[in-house]
Amino acid sequence: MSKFGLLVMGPAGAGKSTFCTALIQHLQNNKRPCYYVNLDPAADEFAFEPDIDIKDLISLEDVMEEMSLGPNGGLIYCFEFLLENLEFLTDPLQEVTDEYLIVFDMPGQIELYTHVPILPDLVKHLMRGSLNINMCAAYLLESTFIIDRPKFFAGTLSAMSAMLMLEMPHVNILSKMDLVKGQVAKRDLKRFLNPDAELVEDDPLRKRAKDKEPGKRDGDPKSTKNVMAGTSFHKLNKAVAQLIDDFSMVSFLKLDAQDEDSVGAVLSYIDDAIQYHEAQEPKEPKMEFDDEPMESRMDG
Ligand SMILES: Nc1nc2c(ncn2[C@@H]2O[C@H](COP(=O)(O)OP(=O)(O)OP(=O)(O)O)[C@@H](O)[C@H]2O)c(=O)[nH]1
Ligand SMILES: [Mg+2]
Repeated sequence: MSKFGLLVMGPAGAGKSTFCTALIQHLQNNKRPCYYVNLDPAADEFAFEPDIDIKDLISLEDVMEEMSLGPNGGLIYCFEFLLENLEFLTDPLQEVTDEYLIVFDMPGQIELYTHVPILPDLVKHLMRGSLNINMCAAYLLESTFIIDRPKFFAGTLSAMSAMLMLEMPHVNILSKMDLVKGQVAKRDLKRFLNPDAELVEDDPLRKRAKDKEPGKRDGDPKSTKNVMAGTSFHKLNKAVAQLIDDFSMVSFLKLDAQDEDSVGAVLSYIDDAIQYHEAQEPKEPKMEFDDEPMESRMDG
């Protein structure tokens, strides 16, 4: 029997927990069971009560106080502790059946997704071994980043870094699309959905700055003024964008968590990636979820 899971990742405030909530609601509306796992040791408010909450094992607040660590160091400590006590996660997950989508809500500390090898270890345990979960990663990036093109490519680089590090089925998502509605032309948006390195060169903010002072070159990259204005980093930004373009790995789906059709469209990509429906098809007729051994919080 397979199990199916989704790891919801991305920088702080990208809309991960809001997406998890919208997804659980959507699954509930479509009579699909869901198992919600909170792995953010600092999160304390949930629209749906998690089935597993890392805070029952360890809380960031306690770690910071007892170990005299800051929020980032504390978070790493919490995950190292989780890896040493994996049965906290794996024992209850053993019981979850293949109709369920197991949704893992992750914290927003970016180092988790870029260079600390904790998540690859965790994912290995979930995907291999006795649990054998078919997992997909969803990396969220806030769509407002597209207003600041260097920032968009920096975010895209972190998404690519997570893809390379985790080596698992992966979708990238531009969240909060409602916030940029009407501000970006459809044709321009396409260039962000499949990131095009030329976006750095065509940046209207950069053009506007140049128009203010025609004929002026970028100047000394070491001058405080240029560092503060960001112009010092133009060549670096271009190189990063080109690197992403050359790898040709990252593309984005659009998400507006308030729009159920949008949530459903993203879910259909995830279902394809984990081959959820293939596992369900032979099983007819469907059992009543009320008879399931595992209680989902979706009944209220
Ligand atoms: N307009 C709009 N706001 C959103 C959307 N999704 C999330 N937000 C808002 O963005 C803020 C952060 O959302 P969260 O879901 O808590 O983000 P997160 O990634 O879980 O944040 P951390 O767990 O702290 O890293 C909240 O104020 C949300 O209401 C969206 O689709 N549209
Ligand atoms: Mg969150």
